[in-house]
Amino acid sequence: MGSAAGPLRVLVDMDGVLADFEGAVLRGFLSRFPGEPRVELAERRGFSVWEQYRCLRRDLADKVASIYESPGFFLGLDPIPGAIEAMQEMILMQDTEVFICTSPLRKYEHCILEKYKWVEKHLGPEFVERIILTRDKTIVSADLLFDDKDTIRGVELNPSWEHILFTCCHNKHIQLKPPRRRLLSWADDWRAIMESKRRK
Ligand code: U2P
Ligand code: MG
Repeated sequence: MGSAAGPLRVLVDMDGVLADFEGAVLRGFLSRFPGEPRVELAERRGFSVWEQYRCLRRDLADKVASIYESPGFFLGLDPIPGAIEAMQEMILMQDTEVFICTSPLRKYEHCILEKYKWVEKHLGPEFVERIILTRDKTIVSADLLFDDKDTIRGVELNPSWEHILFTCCHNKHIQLKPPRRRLLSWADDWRAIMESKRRK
């Protein structure tokens, strides 16, 4: 919990929050496998693209994975609308510590380097200093985590942060149980969410 004394520490996820992973997967799949069935963004359900394509037809799972495992995929992602501006504003806020908290793919060859390059390209070197790359976000201590993954699990059963679900095509149908909260987009009131934690 944020305390009156210390600065507010905020973790911002990358894919689905800063970078448009889903849009690029669909575009890449369409251009590489034009004759194959695909999952439109409006039909996406569940965090894992791989799982949903596997349900559609078993062999499509590896085909869709080949899109996001390709060199250039992560570096080429478009920023989510408003994300860059929000991060630039957030980092200038008083009593606030902002970090980018992202998980690498298990097949990490291109992903890791390209995530760093993406941050440098779109947000600049000061944000490269603020990248936390981890497969387990529960052990990172913070007040808030903005993330599009509906359920975030890890070794820590009681993470210090409040998870704010960032709305993405794959999670928009999920009904959150109170007191869980969402950020609908970067046009939504992320500043109010931050202020609500400061007062606690
Ligand atoms: O799996 C590792 C990370 O890659 C991004 N990812 C992967 C598969 C998928 O279907 N969707 C997806 O977003 C996530 O990166 P992050 O959101 O942490 O930046 C996932 O954690
Ligand atoms: Mg994400």
